[in-house]
Amino acid sequence: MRILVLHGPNLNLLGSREQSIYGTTSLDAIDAGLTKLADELTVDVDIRQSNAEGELVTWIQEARSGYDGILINPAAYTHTSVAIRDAVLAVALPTVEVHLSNIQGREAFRHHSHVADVAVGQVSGFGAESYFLGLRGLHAHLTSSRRPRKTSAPVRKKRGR
Ligand code: CA2
Repeated sequence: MRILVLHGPNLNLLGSREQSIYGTTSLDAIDAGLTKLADELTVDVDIRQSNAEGELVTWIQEARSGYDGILINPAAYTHTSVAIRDAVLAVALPTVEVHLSNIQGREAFRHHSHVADVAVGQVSGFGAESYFLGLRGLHAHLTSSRRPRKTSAPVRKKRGR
């Protein structure tokens, strides 16, 4: 199982500023935690960060070959990017959206996500833990959707006279 992890704009600054909102954990520390969890789940993760919307769109498109799912924090593009939403729809890979902060508890402009309704699910408000919960959720989703169907014939009830 191979998962593409994408961090959106400004997340490279994590841990250095706005610690009261986004915490003190650096992006490198989150990536290390994701890599460790991925090892435990026997999942391969490819982790990237970009400040450019187009680059994120290209990476999502390219995930069509070689990846089973996407874990993404689109950051501010969550609330603005129809292009990222369209790319997620186009690749049709199970996608989980994560946020460090609880976007529903913040300014009104952060309440709407262009990605949420095309994602398998969203995890928001648990700081760095949102990423780990998101990876576990995506892994569980992919594992259950891969399970082979039962092939045995259905049991039929005898009709009474
Ligand atoms: O809570 C989240 O994870 C967000 O996706 C973070 C975005 C914000 O625009 C979303 O509404 C919610 C912002 C990421 C910026 O990260 C910074 C980190 C340190 C210093 C400055 C910005």
